Amino acid sequence: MLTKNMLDKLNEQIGYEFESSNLYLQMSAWCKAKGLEGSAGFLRKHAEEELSHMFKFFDYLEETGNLPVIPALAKPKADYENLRNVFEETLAHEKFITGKINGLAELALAEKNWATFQFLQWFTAEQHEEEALFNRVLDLVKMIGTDGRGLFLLDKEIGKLKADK
Ligand code: OFO
Repeated sequence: MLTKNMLDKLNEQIGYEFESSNLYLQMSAWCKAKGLEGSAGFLRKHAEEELSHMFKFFDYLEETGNLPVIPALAKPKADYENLRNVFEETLAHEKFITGKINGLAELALAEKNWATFQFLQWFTAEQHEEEALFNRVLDLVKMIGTDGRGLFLLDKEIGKLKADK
């Protein structure tokens, strides 16, 4: 049994996961248009993964006898200064999502809603992995750089990273 507050917050999270997917898909299109195939592929896979997160929340609401209600979604940013800027924004976005997941876990704890608290543990671990992944990408950006041939090499290295690890 979910409280109205918890139900509203879980529905909001469906929107955040959709927005994450749309943001990364839009970023992948920007990369592709710039000829950055490795980064485009990486971000597209990540967009698909975000959609799977959305479905986890969607299914959880149905399994608990509730109606998932998809909220209005924000339009993703379509233009970026450069590849560094793209990945700075992915990390900032993941930190924002981590805050949302932590907020949900805090609410579940306060309400002694152990099933939902348990459900959220997967997302807590996932956020840890995703922040680590995007920190890794930013480390590559710093090490290799985005000038001249560096950009070519950087894009290739990003393309080798697994979007789900
Ligand atoms: Fe990027 O983990 Fe979901 O939003």
